[in-house]
Amino acid sequence: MKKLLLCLLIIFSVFGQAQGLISNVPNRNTTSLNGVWNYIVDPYETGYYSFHHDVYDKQAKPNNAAYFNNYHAVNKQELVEYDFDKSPKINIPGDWNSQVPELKYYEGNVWFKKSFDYNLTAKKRLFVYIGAINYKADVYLNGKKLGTHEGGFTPFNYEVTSIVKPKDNYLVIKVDNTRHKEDVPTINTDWWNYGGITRDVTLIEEEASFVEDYMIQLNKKDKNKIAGFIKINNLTAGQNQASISIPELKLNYKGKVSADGVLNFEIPVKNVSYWSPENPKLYDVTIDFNGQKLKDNIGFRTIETQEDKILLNGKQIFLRGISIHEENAKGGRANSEEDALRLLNWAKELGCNYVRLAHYPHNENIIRTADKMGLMVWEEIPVYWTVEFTRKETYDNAQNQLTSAITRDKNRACIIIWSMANETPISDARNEFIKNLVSHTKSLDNTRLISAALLTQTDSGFGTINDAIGEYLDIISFNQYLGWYGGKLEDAEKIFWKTKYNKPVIVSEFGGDAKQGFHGEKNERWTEEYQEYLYIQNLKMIEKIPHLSGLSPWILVDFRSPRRLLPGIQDEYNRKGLISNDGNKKKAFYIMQDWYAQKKKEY
Ligand code: GCB
Repeated sequence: MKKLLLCLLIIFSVFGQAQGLISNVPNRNTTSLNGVWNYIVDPYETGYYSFHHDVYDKQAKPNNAAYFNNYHAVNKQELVEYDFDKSPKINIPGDWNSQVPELKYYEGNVWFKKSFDYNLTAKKRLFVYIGAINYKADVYLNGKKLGTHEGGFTPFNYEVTSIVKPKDNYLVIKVDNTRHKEDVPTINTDWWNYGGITRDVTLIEEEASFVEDYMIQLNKKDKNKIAGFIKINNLTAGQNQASISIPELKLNYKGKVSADGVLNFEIPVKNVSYWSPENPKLYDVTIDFNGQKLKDNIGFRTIETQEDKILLNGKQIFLRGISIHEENAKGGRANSEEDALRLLNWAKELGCNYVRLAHYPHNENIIRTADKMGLMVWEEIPVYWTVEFTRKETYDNAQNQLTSAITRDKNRACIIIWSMANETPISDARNEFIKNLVSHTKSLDNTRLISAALLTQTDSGFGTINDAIGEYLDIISFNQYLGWYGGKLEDAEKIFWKTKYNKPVIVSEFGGDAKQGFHGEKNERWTEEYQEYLYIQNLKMIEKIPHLSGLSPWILVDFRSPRRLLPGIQDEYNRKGLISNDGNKKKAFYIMQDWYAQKKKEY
């Protein structure tokens, strides 16, 4: 038992989920800690280890040399070799690579500090909520360690009720974006390893017991019922009444939270205006717990497959999609609502009803914006290329990232697909890894579809989709790069695809690079004409793929990648965007736009 507890403690402290993740942060009583922070670049981790490499935060007494103590010399003799307040400043949220020219390629440790005052009313509780930090974060408030979190794209929170003071609090975070083989993602990716506090930092004030999380969605099998749960943090005896109201649906539900802090419910509903791209209807929902009201805007829809079809609210749909990285066109991590609108408006202009948010969970602003705009979403975790499939801790890390993404986003109608992985090499260990992720996803959310972007082969005129993991997926998705990494564009019409699965198929990627403004013959690589021709030919082939139910070409906008070095053309950008990083559309954009306009008429 002791051993088990110890194990659990280790897992929790490594992955920072010791405290339940609070959802629906935008609608809570919050104070933003965004803005200007001080930072210290610390490549040798001098603020973390003593000269003999003892970890300062494991020492019994505060050590003034430890940066998380934010110490200032009290007299002129004292030796103190750092000073946050004299150190440079940076905007949070924001990655360091795009804000500080000298840190463009930096991978390592940086410390951040924000000072603040906070008057916490008696009996209330306070939490620090961090939208995402890439990759590993050690978080301290007023010199006390709150925890360590791994995973660059998911939120986490810590309670600070007993630590916060009315004046001069200092929140110090050590961020390390060093890549490791055993991490998720692993050492090799095709995107920039933006380091830093890349999403909002927020203080959340709550009552002694409060609604930590809830799920309010249509019942998968019966669209005349709303089903889900409400989870109370620190349920106290005698306070167990919770209610849900949706005035527009005349829904008023009251229930009792059971001793484990959870209320499960199923409520009949009538006359629901179902969420869809044509009708992105979101209802005002209020959850009331002991007089505390938490509001949300929730859409209701069903998503299911029937043999090889995807049905939204019982009607067959075709996913007119595009893949998107979380990068703003200025070259840096996107986060704001403004960034989201820019990207999603382009997707709309292309004729999309769907976006694949690759290759990790994006920020909450883009998800909520997609929900309002009526764009269906594929959300993905960074199990990308090769992760260490045989390693238990790597699996736990991936599963933890998935749990956080689902916890944050499960009430957004726009999300229709959870994706487990991208282009992972087939092996028994990988199959087991993905299978476990699939069953974990189902245990948390059985209302959505599950997929993964697979690899395929094309041989002598045939493309085959026979990856055994397909058996566990609702949708068979695959990436293929005819005319870019292999195969001839002229042969496109002669290639036929076959699959053993009678399930919907999505082409989750295809494409090729073009430098916007570079023109030439259609057989000259890197020209807009080549990319245009590649789209024309690929679409002829894709059209004939059996069970085709959608696509998300690679990619909406050119994005930074340290793997793409061709001078004068790539210059550290993956140029497969239909739009350049400075916002200009390439010729292929219009090919895709026409194709989608046509597809829209067919469905
Ligand atoms: C892929 C990957 C994507 C890359 C893309 C490319 O298959 O899934 O992350 O950026 O190809 O451009 O090679």
